[in-house]
Amino acid sequence: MSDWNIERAVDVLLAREADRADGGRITDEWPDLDLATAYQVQDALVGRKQADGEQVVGVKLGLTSRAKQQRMGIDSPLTAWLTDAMVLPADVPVPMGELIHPRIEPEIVFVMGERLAGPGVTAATAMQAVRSVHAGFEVIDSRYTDFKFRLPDVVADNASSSRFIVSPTALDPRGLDLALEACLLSVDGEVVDSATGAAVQGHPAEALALAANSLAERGIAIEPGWLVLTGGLTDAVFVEPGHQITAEFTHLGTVTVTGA
Ligand code: OOG
Ligand code: MG
Repeated sequence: MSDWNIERAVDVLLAREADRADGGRITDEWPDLDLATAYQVQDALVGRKQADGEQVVGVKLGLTSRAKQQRMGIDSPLTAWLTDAMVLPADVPVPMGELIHPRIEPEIVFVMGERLAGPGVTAATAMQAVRSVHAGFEVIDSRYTDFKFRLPDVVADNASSSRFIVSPTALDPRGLDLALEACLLSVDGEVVDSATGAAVQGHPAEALALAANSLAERGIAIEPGWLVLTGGLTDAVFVEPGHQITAEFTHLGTVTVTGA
């Protein structure tokens, strides 16, 4: 019999975040933690943040690109919550002192104009609900040592969510081919990786449809005004103090952050 339950998992994950202390996988001690229960942990964890005054501002997808799936050793995409406390304004350094071992990844971000509820959402219908598309970065900071986790662990940990940056440059996605939108990722001026929007599920709108359809299984719709992070286009890079990390997109513009 495992002495783990949803509340204990939430307590452990929130304490690790607050104490900036990573730790072992929950599934090592709670092997029966299944995906449905892991999402209940994720929802309860965000519920605790909401009780502390945080507001949900959208959702993210994780593990939508082959680069991310190969690095993390998990080939199923997942969803997680974004809150206002995770927003890092463009030009503000990544607050290394508040984080455990932050990594950063370039992402294509949608701002929703209309409600989008699955099941049966296609890339075309998903795109109709989008108000604007933006360049972004996600800062991930797993509460597990060395980012080592199984799928239920990372789902419970709100998919390593920590901070995110959305470029204020808003474009109408209907004028763009987002599968061909290219991104160059640089550290201190040197290109370290590159991808196009096709990296995430063939097209970022496919990733958006996937989010709507997966959330629908839990009775959740994507609401107007919400942000949707469609998933890291490339593998993530570690943020180091003083380093400058830049994602340069063909049309969406350039986002730059430094580690403080
Ligand atoms: C899990 C979160 C993955 C993405 O964009 O693929 C993610 C992790 O890599 O720690 O946010
Ligand atoms: Mg991400």
